[in-house]
Amino acid sequence: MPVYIREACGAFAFDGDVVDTSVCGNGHINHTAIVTSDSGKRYILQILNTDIFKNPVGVMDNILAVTAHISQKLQEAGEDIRRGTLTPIPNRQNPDIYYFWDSSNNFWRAYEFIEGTVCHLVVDSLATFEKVGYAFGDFQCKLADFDASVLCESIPDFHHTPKRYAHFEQTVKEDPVGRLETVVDIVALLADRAPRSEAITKALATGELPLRVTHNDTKLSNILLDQQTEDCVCIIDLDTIMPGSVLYDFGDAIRSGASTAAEDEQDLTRVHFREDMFKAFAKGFVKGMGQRMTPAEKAMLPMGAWTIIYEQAVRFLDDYLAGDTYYLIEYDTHNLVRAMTQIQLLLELEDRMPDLTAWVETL
Ligand code: ADP
Ligand code: GN1
Ligand code: MG
Repeated sequence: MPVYIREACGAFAFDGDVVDTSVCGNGHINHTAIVTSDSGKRYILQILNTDIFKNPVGVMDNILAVTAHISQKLQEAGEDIRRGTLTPIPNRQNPDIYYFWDSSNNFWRAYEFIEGTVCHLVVDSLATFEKVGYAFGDFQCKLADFDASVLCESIPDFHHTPKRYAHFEQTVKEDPVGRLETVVDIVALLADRAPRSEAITKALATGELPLRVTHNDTKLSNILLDQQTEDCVCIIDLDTIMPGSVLYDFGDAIRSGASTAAEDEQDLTRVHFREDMFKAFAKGFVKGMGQRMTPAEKAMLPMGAWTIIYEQAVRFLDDYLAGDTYYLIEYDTHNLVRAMTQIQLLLELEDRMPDLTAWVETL
């Protein structure tokens, strides 16, 4: 965390002065700290990655609009708005804005810290994962009447899998840091599957699948669970809320939560696709979305999982070949390790696709 954190601590309308800061790190994109004020209140203070989010003010406008909408729904249901959604903190000097540029041009924002919660990288309990499914399905419902035209596209073509693949192909062609030689087999494996990865974008283009306001980054560590009950408290990491397909949200949650191991497990014998977890999540998700889910969306749920796992393998391998310019890494082959876990999941899911495709129709 840069030294400018001191500057940032003074820039937000926290309740009191900051007396402690500690790094909180499991995201791959932003730099996150937990700060404590002398009133005892804690906050999340983050540097938004402006190499990735080119319009950070637009991202904050999206978040303010979405959290206001969700707050309204929570209020109508008599629920706690300070726990059920993120609460952005205004700038101390200018309370109309919810960010701060430091003197080194870092873009900061802050939220109230939601106490008494945990987030997991791996989850073992079917019951918990079904609840997570319900929460993400319900999130879709809450946003179903949100006016998408007010949103900026925070990362254009974020889940346009064919475009992700085209970018990857270009990196393979250029091989900028000379890493291609060691990964030719997996490049070929991904190339073989590229035509299949066009299913969702094609169905969106024909109108077979509806465009909705989706979260787009529904990995397990982006939902806070109650420490005691494991009930879902709050969906976080709202930077990528944009128009998209519900299959993206379903797929990313399956990618991260229906695995026996963390995304960066080095021992591939420990990485397996969990069909029981897929089913638990799908049950919750379909229930959470209720009547809003269309038959085409339901039929394509397994394809959503397949596509996002495939896309993530492409994205991690692309970044490995590009020299690790996008995701935060802890060691040289971190992105390669991540790509391999995704490929392992993909292959195991492929074996189960016919059965799962038949099974979702029973929901
Ligand atoms: P990134 O985009 O880098 O993934 P996130 O916004 O997901 O950043 O935040 C990173 C981590 O910080 C989360 O996984 C979670 O552990 C913690 N976190 C974020 N916001 C809150 C919050 N409001 N309350 C408690 N913990 C939070
Ligand atoms: C990033 O921000 P974080 O760590 O929750 C990425 C997701 C990937 C994920 C893989 C803006 O999510 O798209 O699926 O890493 N976010 C962005 O772990 O690219
Ligand atoms: Mg995150």
